[in-house]
Amino acid sequence: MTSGVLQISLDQPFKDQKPGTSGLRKSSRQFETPHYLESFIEAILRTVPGIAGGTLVVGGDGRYGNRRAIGVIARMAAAHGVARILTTTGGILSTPAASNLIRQHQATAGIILSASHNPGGPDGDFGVKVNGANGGPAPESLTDAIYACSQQLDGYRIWGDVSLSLDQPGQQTIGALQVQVIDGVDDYIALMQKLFDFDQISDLLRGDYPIAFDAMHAVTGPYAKRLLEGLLGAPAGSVRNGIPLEDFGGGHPDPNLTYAHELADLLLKGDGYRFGAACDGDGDRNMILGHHCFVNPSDSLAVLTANASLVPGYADGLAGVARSMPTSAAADVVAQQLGLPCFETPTGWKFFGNLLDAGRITLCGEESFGTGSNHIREKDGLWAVLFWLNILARRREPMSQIMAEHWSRFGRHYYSRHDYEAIASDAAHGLYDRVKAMQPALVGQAFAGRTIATADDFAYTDPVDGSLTSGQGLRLLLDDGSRVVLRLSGTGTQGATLRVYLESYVPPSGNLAQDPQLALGSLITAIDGLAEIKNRTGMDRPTVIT
Ligand code: G16
Repeated sequence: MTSGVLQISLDQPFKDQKPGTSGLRKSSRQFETPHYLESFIEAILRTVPGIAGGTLVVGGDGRYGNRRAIGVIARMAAAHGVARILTTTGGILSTPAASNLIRQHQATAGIILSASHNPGGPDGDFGVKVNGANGGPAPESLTDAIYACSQQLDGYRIWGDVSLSLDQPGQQTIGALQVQVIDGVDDYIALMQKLFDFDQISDLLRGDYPIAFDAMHAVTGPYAKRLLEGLLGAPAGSVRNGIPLEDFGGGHPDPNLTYAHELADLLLKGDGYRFGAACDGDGDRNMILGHHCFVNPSDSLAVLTANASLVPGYADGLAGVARSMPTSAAADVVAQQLGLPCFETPTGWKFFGNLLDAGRITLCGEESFGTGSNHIREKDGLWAVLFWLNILARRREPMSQIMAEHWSRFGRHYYSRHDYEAIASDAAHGLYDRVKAMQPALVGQAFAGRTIATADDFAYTDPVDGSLTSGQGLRLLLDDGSRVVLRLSGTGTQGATLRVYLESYVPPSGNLAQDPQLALGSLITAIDGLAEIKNRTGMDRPTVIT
């Protein structure tokens, strides 16, 4: 054994280290349990191929626990023969920037420290995500193997106590391990400059075009300040809550109409701003707003697809587009009209990975405020902001007009997601299992004035590697193309979260200007009756309506 390496024994393995939709996500307190973080890292280092002698990219969204975890990972990497760790000043690294670094530096893998949009701080959540050499979330085969390893651990290896300085760029060593601290923003900005027309966006923002970007005291602050206020010339103060804080200032860094309501009020009720946007804890999600206009994430993917030829990085055409199953079919209609292949995948960015790697899609997105492209292998919040700004700079029309024109060309998918958060796990699973059991008998039955044409649990066969993923959400597909989907969230940490996805299509000739909650009213009532949502959750209304 190399000198300096300690072998720590565990009485028994932790039994609750099963990664969810995006990595292991637990309370910060749980991660502070002695040996908890270390044993999951041990499972990663034992399982990821090519670790010994390889390069690891490590960083996180700056939440409480970030710096400690980077120190632990470096010491454990030294004990496992990793050749190089690439990390960033302050350990601040957004998920999309991490994906880019992995690809740029041909790293073996990345370990990203984030619980994404979940609150942070000692009483909040922490998380560990593993990304592969393509820069994307580890496929299920790898996360399953890491989990299996974690369930059999009897100990771990770690280098004795050494302190790592993350305060400025530079090089340090732990045994034979090189730890390189770099600026986490530079490479990401260079990538954005290749994709977007900075002169055109700058021309827009230096004119009378006030914007508000809310970094929610999370990771995108330093990126947004340099991009929007620095390079693109938006006035100082355009970036709000731009300093990353360990507890996100006590906020919930989830960019939706509930948790980013201050920004939403500025845009939807006030008259001071033309464009607004927010990103989540680790910078991969985005919310886009115009003056008195909220862009539903499903619509956002459709508009980006329809307008991609206006943006330099995509002007040569798109290979195809993909969306997750619960995302509305707005992008499908655009793809069909443009003659592009379109794919429907399960929830989770990792399912886009094979399609992107195989060159079968260029753009992809999810209803959960995630949009991205083949430039990296994660969704990318600031990329979506720049894509929109590039479109706005070219078209010079108000956002509401762009949306109205889009719907009058492609029709409108009225869409909403209702979230019932932190409900008792038994109640959530009871409700879900009951509907699943009812499904076979539902076909042909009346529902919200329509007929149920298909009732199933979504399963997906990956068109690239043929792997099958089942149990991805209960669908009720109606005879007029409307649908309702039920899913249990894979990212919450308190009880269970039930998500109800509602969608109804109106062609260009129909009423395109309704309030979505009204347009979907009969579906909302019908699913509550069928699934007994209010009764079984004990909640009168959803926690979050998008
Ligand atoms: C993660 C995944 C997303 C996925 C989302 C689903 O988001 O990265 O691809 O859409 O989970 O969340 P849920 O299971 O709660 O519906 P993030 O931003 O948390 O990494």
